[in-house]
Amino acid sequence: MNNMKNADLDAIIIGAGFAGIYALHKLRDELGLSVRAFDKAGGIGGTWYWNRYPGAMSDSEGFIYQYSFDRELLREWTWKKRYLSQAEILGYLGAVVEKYDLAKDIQLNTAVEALAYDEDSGLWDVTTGDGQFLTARYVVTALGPLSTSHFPDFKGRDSFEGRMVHTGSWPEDLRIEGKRVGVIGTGSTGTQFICAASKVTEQLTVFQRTAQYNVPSGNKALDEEYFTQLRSDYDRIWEQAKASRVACGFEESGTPAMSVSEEERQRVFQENWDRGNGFRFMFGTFSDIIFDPRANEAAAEFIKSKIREIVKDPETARKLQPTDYYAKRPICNEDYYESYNRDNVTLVSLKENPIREITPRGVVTEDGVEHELDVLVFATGFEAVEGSYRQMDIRGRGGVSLDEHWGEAPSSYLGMSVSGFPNLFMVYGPNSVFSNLPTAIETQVEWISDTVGMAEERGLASVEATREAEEDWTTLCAEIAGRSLFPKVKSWIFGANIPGRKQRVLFYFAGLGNYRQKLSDVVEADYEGFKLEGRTSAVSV
Ligand code: FAD
Ligand code: NA7
Repeated sequence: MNNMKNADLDAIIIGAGFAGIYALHKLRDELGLSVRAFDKAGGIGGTWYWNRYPGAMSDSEGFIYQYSFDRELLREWTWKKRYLSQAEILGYLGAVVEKYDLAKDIQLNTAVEALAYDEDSGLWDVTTGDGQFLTARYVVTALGPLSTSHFPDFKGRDSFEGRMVHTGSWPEDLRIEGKRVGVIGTGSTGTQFICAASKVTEQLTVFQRTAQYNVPSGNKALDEEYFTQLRSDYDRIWEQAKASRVACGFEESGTPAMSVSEEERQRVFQENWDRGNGFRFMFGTFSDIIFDPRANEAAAEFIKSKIREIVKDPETARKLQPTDYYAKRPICNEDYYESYNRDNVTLVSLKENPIREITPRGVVTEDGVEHELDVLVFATGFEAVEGSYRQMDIRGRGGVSLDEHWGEAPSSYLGMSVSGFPNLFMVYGPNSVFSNLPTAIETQVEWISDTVGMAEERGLASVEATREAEEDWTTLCAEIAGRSLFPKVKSWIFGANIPGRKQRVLFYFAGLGNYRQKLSDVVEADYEGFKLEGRTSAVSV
């Protein structure tokens, strides 16, 4: 129990991407709280503000990569192709901000550096990079799962005299047309960049460490008829997505790969290859691609056969064929493998020929070749999920920092709450559901808003996960992940892309439908796993 004093604000929100924008609307407009959102970026949009590299787009389909809560916006909003470009998503989020008049409560260019819970006042002390100090009763961290760039420190990195950029903070003035460009990294971002850059650069050198499985995206222009059909189908779409595993807007397969004949397996793979989309190929073909090594091998072999078919130079085709399980976040692109048939594109396999150093003129590989470049692009990914938390100084009860509390590997209850950090709600914190993000974000923001609403109604001082609930949830997420092939490959979804970091579990892999069920069970059981503390004196701001 505590004696709460007046706070400057009822709630602060950190981040103005999909999560922060919706949280601001819910807490301010629906609960009637006084709220301010902060973002260190110069504009709203989060991921889509920062990632402006050529080729940046969502690879969740456009109709599912948006909020579902505003039926009017769903009816009005249109876009050009099956997948949304970075500019379209930024425009969409801008329209949401405008529609709900949110900008006046979003403070941009302002990093929140420290959060400290004051047990006497029951308030969060908030310190920003520009020297503001304020207090709030609730904190919603909408920091983004992919908002802290991983920028490997190669020998000589900073000596490069051309333009060196990370895709996660692409400068608006940078043009690559007609230039000699190098790109390190061939994940989702790197491959999107390669598809776009191969068409406009004089020379594109791709530095690939680990080959990944790419399937076609099936991107294509949409017409009026598509939107007419879509508008009449939204109720079904959202109902299906919210009950599904990955919420990508297609029916996930219930058929194990080995339960059908070889001929049928090839037919299904081919059909989904032709339809396009990475999540569809992994979850819409067969039910056990990420569980059964034989199913996984069959899918992997199908994709490898396509690489051999598409890529003309056999040596390049060999280097492009992955050797791991098909178990990273799935990737799709238009014409990825075809890019390597262009005369201006060269592939360097870093497994066979590592980077020795970066020089003022370019990249020198172990074979002694200096790859001369005007622009060097790091598509080297992010310190996923926990990265933006670890950068802040967040202190809960007893002055314990979140960094200390987490130790080597982060934990949470339901991906949203941590014991010892009362009234702090994370959107997409560690062990949130692995799925199409806007739909998962909406689920969490709505749950957080309902929970804050409940706390207000009951006049509670705080809502906080119990340590036991946090431990149980973290253990459950590890068990679920362990049943799949996902942890068998090194990737950002297990934090294994950061040198020196142990593999850790960062997601709940049992799907959005199960996750939503769990959230409503928790509420049904009167917030099972949470400590609800009463107030000793009433507070208002
Ligand atoms: P973000 O959009 O990352 O916003 C977080 C904001 O918090 C940022 O603007 C950041 O500046 C701010 N912030 C962080 N720390 C602080 C601080 N201390 N102080 C102030 N501000 C702070 N997901 C999909 O589901 N499908 C896709 O197809 C897809 N494509 C993607 C493509 C790319 C290139 C990338 C990078 C990500 C993609 N994602 C995709 C994931 C994407 O991050 C989410 O879909 C979604 O945009 C996340 O929204 P968010 O609001 O949670 O976080
Ligand atoms: P990813 O998927 O983490 O990919 C990063 C790429 O960069 C990957 O190919 C890495 O190779 C490579 N990388 C990272 N560090 C190095 C070093 N030191 N040397 C050489 N190559 C390196 O990040 P993305 O941005 O592509 O995608 C992240 C998510 O954002 C994505 O799933 C979407 O949701 C959007 P590696 O495989 O580690 O050998």
